[in-house]
This record gives sequence, structure tokens and C-alpha cells, in this order.
Amino acid sequence: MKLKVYFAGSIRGGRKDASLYHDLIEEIKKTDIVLTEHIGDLSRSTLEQGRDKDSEIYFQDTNWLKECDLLIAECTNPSLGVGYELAYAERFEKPAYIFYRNKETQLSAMLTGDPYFHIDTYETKEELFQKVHELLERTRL
Ligand code: 6IA
Repeated sequence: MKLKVYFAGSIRGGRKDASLYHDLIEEIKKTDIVLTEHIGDLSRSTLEQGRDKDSEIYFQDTNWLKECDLLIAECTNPSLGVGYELAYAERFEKPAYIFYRNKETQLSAMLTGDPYFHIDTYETKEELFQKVHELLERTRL
């Protein structure tokens, strides 16, 4: 069975890890479905703005959050939107997994202090891919 994964990563919070998101999304797509492929799209602008556009984004993303089997968030680059999505996932009882490079950032106490979230750290891209792969295999059981 293919899992529906909601991948969350920073957009307007900063795009320094965008190519990592892109590579991780491609990796997950080898075995499962990623609802939020655009997170790793390096060609699109974070400044696609305007209230109508933002309402569409909010409507689409919250629907995907209700539809997904699990949420995976990369949280090294702080993002208000990702924080919001994590709380939304908890509200709809979707399993939520957070990965971040702890040598580069301090995660918010609102995440580390919430026992609902599964939080793990990594250093290299290979380690992240391996951990995500194991998570998907565990979830599939
Ligand atoms: O506050 P942030 O922008 O960093 O929030 C990022 C999170 O909010 C991501 O995990 C997304 O799921 C969601 N989000 C924020 N902006 C967009 C968006 N903009 N499209 C879809 N989801 C979004 C369109 C342009 C973009 C593809 C570069």
C-alpha cells in the first residue's frame, strides 16, 4: 500500500534547504505518494502572493492535511507555516514526524515540549533518507 505523505518544509520562512526538500521528496516518491511536491520546487517563487492565492493555498493544504496518512516535517529552517501545519496534524490526529539538524538550530519548545510529536535529529542527507525510509516501512506495517 502506498502511503499519502504530507511533507512540510519552509517556504516564506526561508528557502535555504529547498534542494534538500526536493531530494527528499524524490526519495519518498520512489515508494509512496507525496501530496505536497511543490515544497521542493526550486523554480517557483515564494512571492506568489495575493489574498486570493493565499486562500487557495490554505484551502488546498488543509484538505491535504486531512487526507494524508502521516506528516513529515523538516524543521531546521524555522517556518510559521510548518508550525501551523504540525498543530493542524495533531488536531486531526495525523501522525506527525519532525526531523531537524540540531547542530544548526534550536527547535521551538512548543514542538519539543509536545509529547504528540515524534522528533528525531540527523546530520547528513543520507542519515535523513535512511530514517525516513525506516519510518515509512514501519508505518506501512
Ligand atoms: O510560513 P511558510 O511559508 O514557511 O510555510 C511553509 C508551509 O506552508 C509548507 O509546509 C507548505 O505546506 C505551506 N505553504 C506555504 N506557502 C505555500 C505555497 N506557496 N504553496 C503551497 N503550500 C504552501 C506557493 C509557492 C511555493 C510553491 C514556492
